[in-house]
Amino acid sequence: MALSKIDSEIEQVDQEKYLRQATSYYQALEKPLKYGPAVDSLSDLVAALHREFESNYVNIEMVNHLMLSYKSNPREWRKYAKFDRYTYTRNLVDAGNGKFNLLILCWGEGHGSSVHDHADSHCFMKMLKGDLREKRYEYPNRSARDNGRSHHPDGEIDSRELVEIGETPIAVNDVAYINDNLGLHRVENPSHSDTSVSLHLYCPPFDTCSVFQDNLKKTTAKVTFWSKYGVRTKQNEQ
Ligand code: CSS
Ligand code: FE2
Repeated sequence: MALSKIDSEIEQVDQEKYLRQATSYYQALEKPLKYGPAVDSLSDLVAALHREFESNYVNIEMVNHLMLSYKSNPREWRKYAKFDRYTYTRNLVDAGNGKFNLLILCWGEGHGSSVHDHADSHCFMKMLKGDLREKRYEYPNRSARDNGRSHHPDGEIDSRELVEIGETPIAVNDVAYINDNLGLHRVENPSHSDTSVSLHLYCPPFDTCSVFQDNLKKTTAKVTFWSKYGVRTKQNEQ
């Protein structure tokens, strides 16, 4: 029997909720899967991702495998790598048929993000050049039931400050993974002499996320593109 539109929407929401809970403990793969498809170039990666996202159910281990299998080649991504003097930039590489966004982020010396969430999306981050440092924090005021990791016995997080839960260096070709169930993060280029470049996959795509201050004040931030497909965006197309 065919599902009505509303049923299939409910099913989709349930699946997404299930997926987020199932990934509460997900650790990014450290090595590509032995029998996974090979990825030999950035265009191979984009093509393989399109195939992977043809169905409505994302296999995050396969996405992780593909991101990990691509070995950074600056000749392939240089045209997307556009820097700003003052902040890190977000450069769109592929809009994934509406299912995912693939971006190249360019971090000048010492540039960093605010503490942010990922709007209920999956976030994969692969290093292409230099290093980044990721600091993770508990997602404020999420109950243990939702994220399965609060250390408070009643499940409520009563702290009025961000609670740091880890710090990880990310080196060239490594892949890190986060979603809101795993927490918030702040990402920064720890170097004051070298730039960093990273490749990010967000699924589903989002255009706003929440940013958090130390006192847990939460605001909505619009995420913008510094360039799209290698072309600098105008103010009204970001
Ligand atoms: N989520 C941040 C970068 S760190 S994953 C962004 O998209 O701007
Ligand atoms: Fe992020």
